[in-house]
This record gives sequence, structure tokens and C-alpha cells, in this order.
Amino acid sequence: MKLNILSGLLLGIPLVAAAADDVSNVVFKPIEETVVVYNWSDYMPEELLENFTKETGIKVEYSTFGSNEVMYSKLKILRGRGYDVIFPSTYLVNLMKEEGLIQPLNHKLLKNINNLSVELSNLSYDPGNKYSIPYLWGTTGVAIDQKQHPDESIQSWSDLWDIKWRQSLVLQDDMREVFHMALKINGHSTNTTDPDEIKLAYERLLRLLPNIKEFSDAPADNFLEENAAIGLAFNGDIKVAQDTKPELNYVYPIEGTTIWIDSFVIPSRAKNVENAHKFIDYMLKPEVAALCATEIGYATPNVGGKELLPEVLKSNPVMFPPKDVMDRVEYQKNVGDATATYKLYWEKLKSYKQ
Ligand code: N2P
Repeated sequence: MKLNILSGLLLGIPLVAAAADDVSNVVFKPIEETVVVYNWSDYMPEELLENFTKETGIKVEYSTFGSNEVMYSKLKILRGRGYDVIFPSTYLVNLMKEEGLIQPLNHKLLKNINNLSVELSNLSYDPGNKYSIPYLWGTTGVAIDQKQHPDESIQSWSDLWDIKWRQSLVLQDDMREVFHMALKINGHSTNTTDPDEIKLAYERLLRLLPNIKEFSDAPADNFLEENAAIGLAFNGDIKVAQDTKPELNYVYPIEGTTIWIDSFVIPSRAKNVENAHKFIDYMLKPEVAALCATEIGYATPNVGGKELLPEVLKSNPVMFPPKDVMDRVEYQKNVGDATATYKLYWEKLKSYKQ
């Protein structure tokens, strides 16, 4: 692409003279620095992308996905190409690392890395954070609109199977989260690899089908639009929804919930690796991390960022679940070859809803 000086200046693009000795032959090349970011939907304040560009001159090409499965399949098809920064959850970091879909990070380019919480760093899914840097973390529970159901409360995952919720539930279009409910009721781990346990969970989920209204990429929107009054949702999405709809209640069933950390990773064949590091480093600044947490509603693993949050957020039980909830959480782990078994049942389950 060729640009003349004026259009370059008007566009605010810095120009480089390739051959300054002969003015007639000067070719002005725009410095087209880009970083291609693929993130969960509603998971980053737009102004941060603009600020990043202002600060670094690097343009952000931004697109979103609704579930780990969608993002993973895309990366697999592209064999690690196409994106510079993506945001898999805990168990996928491990899997993508094993499959060579992501590349080791250069910690020397991440000067803000020390802002990360020690408790949420160096975990077994990625020792030494060689491949991933935590972005936000959260949990998954049940949201219920108390305006529509003032007298209902959910204690156990099994309450969702009650016949009174016929055609009412909105569930995340997320394989691991949906299986989690049934596995927990059966007394099994969310990370089981036992085919019999996975099958039993599937059979239980089959019995939930009459109650399922929809599998959704963004259940919080269903609540805000009032086309659903009960369902499974990520905590931060509900925290933000509560700002406009305070009657949304959010509960953690007694059998325990999942906990996940979504991390920045760089795909193995990313084109703009240095820019990707610059982007991650920018996001690691305490004030940036604080803005993400405040606007997106999820807990930040950035210690400096958490300190900057107002007290009302630090003590918000949806955003930062209380100890008794945290005592019963289970990290989602890579289930290895069992993923295929989950997938098989997941596709079967969803096919009954189409
Ligand atoms: C935000 C998505 C949350 C990510 N809309 C769940 N891992």
C-alpha cells in the first residue's frame, strides 16, 4: 500500500522514507502496526482498545467469541494462525499448549508481570506462566429474576430439574459448564475422565431437556431482555446486568461451582508477536486492570488493579465470591482424551434442542 505524505498525516499514520536520497523515488511506507485480538464477548472495555492505540500507535483488530469450544475449533482449523492474542480458560490453556497451538511468552517483554497475584499465578495448568498470563477470573452460578419469581430460591443444581421450570432455563452454550451441573449432582468431579460418569451426567442432562428454553452465548442479555428469568450464567456478566436490573439474584448451588481463569495467550503462528506482548503488558498495568474489572464485572488477578477498586466492588459477593463459596469451587482442568466423549454427548444433547 502506498500513501502520499498528506493522506498519511491526515490519517495520523507515521511515514517512513525508504529512499531519502532521491526525492522523486521516495516511497512512503505507512507503519501499519496491528495486533489481532480475539476475545470473549463483552469482556473488554472498548475505550481501552482506543487508549492502547493512542499510547502505542498499534491498531487493534478486535473480534469476539461466545464459548471456549468455538474459539478452540477456530484456532484448530487455522492451526494457530490468524490471531495475535486470544483468551482461553484454564483447561484450554493446557490443551492448546499440548497441541502446539500457542507459543511460549517472552517474560522480558512483560515488565508489568509482577502485578499478578501470587495465588493466581504459576498454577498447574501452566507452571511458571510460560504460555499464559491471567486476565480475569470468575465462577459460574445460577441467576434468577426475583421480580418474576419472588418466592423461588435455588439451593442445589438439582433444583433446576424441577418440573416447574419447564421451558424456562437459559443455559450457557458451554459444554463444560453444562456438564458440571449434572456431574456435581451425581457426586462426581467436573474434571472426570471416566466414560461411565460422563454418560451418567449426559443421561441426567437428557432429563433436563424439557426445562431448557435456550442455549445462549450471552445469558445475561436474555435476563436483561426479560425473555428468561432463570439460568446458568458467569458471575461477572450478572454483576454488570444487576446494575440495570437489581432484582437479578445470583446464587451458588451447594454442590459447588466451577472456577476459571481466562488468560492472554499468543497463538503459535501469530503474525505480530511483539505487538501481542505490548498489548498484554499494557493490560497488566494496574489502572488498566482496574478499569477492566470495574466495567466488565469480573475479578482481576492483578494485585495493583484490585487495590484501585472501590470498596463496594472489592466486597461485592458476585464479583468476589465469599469464602464458603470459594471453599467449594473446582478448577476446570484439561480432561485429555475424554474431551471427545464429552463432545459426543454434548452434540447429541444439543441436537435435541434444534
Ligand atoms: C464474558 C465471558 C466470560 C468468560 N462475557 C468466561 N470464561
